[in-house]
Amino acid sequence: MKEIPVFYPEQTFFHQPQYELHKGERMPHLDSSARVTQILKSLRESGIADINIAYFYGMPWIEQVHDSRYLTFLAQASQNIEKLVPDSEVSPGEKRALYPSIFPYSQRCKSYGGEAEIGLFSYDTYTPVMAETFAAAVSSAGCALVAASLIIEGEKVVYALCRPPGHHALKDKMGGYCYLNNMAIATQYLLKNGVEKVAILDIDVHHGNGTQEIFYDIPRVFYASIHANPNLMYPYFSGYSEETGTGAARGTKCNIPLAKGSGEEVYQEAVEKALKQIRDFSPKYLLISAGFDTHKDDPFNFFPLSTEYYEKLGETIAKHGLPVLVVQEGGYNPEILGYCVVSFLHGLIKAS
Ligand code: SP5
Ligand code: ZN
Repeated sequence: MKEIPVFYPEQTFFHQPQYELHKGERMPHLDSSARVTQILKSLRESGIADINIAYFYGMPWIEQVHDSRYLTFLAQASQNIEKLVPDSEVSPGEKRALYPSIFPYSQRCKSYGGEAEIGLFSYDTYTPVMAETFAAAVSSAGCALVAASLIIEGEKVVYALCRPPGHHALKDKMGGYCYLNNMAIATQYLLKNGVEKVAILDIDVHHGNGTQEIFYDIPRVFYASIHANPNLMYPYFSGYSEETGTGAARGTKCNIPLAKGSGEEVYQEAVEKALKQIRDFSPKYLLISAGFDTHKDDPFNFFPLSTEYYEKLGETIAKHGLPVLVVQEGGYNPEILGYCVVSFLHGLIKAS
């Protein structure tokens, strides 16, 4: 059997945020590099993957999606972290990390300094900038780009093990552990390489607000997402069913929020509903923002999906017969994450 091409970012292991700020408290950061270690371990054991390190440096493609001022900020904040976070602000045993404390209420000037600057480019307190952040984020985007290039070359299933994740990143703001929107960057790459239309199906438990926002008025990109009711779950401000796109893109965005505790039957129904709309759109490729934080043992604890269910999900997706690019998003229980990925990939190749 042919192995699935898999790529992971060269710089991912250097990115190690230590804590997130939640309601004024420090909580252990969930996006640990153990996630990647465990996924690679399960993939190696499974024998279904051809694992490669992605070395691609895709800055021109990243610039197609993200604002240059935001990119300059990220690069310089990582580079100048010693000045931005002086010794007096670093506790013993901690690494230098920059978090926002104030968000813009007025923007009448060209530029802002001090505490304001990171606030301009952030929308939450879960997404710190550290010395290695920019390089890791660029590397993660490069991973999605390499995978996308193989899809263009005719591969049927490719898996980009991106970390840091991307679907919460806006064109000019980080958030939700995301800095650069890997999926949006891969999508732009496809659109600029002669692909007329693509569809993104986002199966992370959180709404992919960044991806939706970037393509909200672009009719060539269908974005469908199945996620936790945003009344109860991050990112709170989007993911409602009335969000369907704007202007010429009206009807190309599809949000299916589900109630807490929704099980595999309800979830499967939502998947079929999303896929039906995607079929009617007739895209050339199907791109999956794959989060496994929908699992019953994930710390987000919202849906009770089993490891085995991801195989059925993969099979359901593959039945559509389109080439599938899988981009890793969330999933925060390293103990099971690798099995979830393998189960999902099994499903994808079973039907193809
Ligand atoms: C890519 C992705 O899945 N990002 C998720 C970002 C969610 N951030 C919200 C953090 C809320 C505080 N931590 C709660 C721990 C769960 N029990
Ligand atoms: Zn998530």
